[in-house]
Amino acid sequence: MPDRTDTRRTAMRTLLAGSAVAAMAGSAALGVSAAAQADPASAADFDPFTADALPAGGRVREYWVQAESFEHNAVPNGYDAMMGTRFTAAQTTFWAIGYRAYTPHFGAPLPADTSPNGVGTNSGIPGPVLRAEVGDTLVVHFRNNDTHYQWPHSMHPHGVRYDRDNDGGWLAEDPTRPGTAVPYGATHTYTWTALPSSVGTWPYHDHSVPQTIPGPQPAPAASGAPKAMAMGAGGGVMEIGAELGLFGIIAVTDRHTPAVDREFVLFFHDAYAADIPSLAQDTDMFNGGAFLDNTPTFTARNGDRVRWRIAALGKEFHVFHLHGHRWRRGGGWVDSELLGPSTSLTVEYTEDNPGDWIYHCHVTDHMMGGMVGRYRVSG
Ligand SMILES: [Cu+2]
Repeated sequence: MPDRTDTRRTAMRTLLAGSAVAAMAGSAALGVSAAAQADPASAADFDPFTADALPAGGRVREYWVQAESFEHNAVPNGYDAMMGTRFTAAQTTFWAIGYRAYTPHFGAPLPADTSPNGVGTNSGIPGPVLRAEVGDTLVVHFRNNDTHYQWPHSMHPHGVRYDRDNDGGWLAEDPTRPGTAVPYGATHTYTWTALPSSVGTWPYHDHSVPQTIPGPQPAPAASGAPKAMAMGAGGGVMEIGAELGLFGIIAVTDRHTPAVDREFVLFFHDAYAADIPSLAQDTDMFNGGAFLDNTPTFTARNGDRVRWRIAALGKEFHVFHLHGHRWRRGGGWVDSELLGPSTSLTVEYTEDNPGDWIYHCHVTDHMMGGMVGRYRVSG
């Protein structure tokens, strides 16, 4: 009987080789650990040059996703319960943009489903969880309904496989490539595939033309004063759409992905007063909210198998820390993990510590800017 590490390597190798029968035999012999999935390179005989191809027999997963603009208050209760600071709604409200998933042909918004295989809150920030199994093809029909800014937008995925015309990333040198600047009112369909290398948690986000939100008008300047640069002509804020809320998570699973009782989606993101003039201060958010009871309150029961799918975007580095818990990573255990722009985490453990806990970014500036939330475990 091979030891656990050897069987894990065998399962990974046969999976990468695309041998369904061998992979099933491997998976039957063990429960593949989350750490192995998150860090396949930890296997000593992992071959980075093994070809990664789309396995046969996958399904087409069709999504209808719309970008929508809406007024959004990041601190609806007006209170930072950690520091005791109070805010007015005007200080913490801005015109946000979010992705929302719809029934086919943009019939009606999908209802919230925060179960382990659900679409999430579908409230706009973050966008819907786009799910695929290895072998599946994601067909994402994107419609731009940004009624407020009326800017072009896009969807750029991480983790999945795509060609250049399904990349969604705008470049000034090639501004007409399909899907990189979908105009207000227009629709574009992206096709992405889930390969064995796609297993895990990934972000997707707007990656379209840089833009600037006009601030208060400056005092009249003497003629000859420099003018603001035109949009898309060397000016603007990169990924301003994502700063305003256009992002979400792609979750790719395979037959080795353990079933869980709870799955939490958590996005680390920041909005800057310099970019968004209506904000009174820089705001560090989880899923569009800042400070306790404005950020998500997640709940679990003692004994639950729990998975967090976590990602970050923007220009800050963060540390995910969960009080009262530890989880496996790379052969050891951690209770804090580093995230940077576009990196992600899949955190898994069996719940064994009932109580009222907090999770937060351990960068103290970000805690003070709002990155703290509650996690309640019942006995
Ligand atoms: Cu942080």
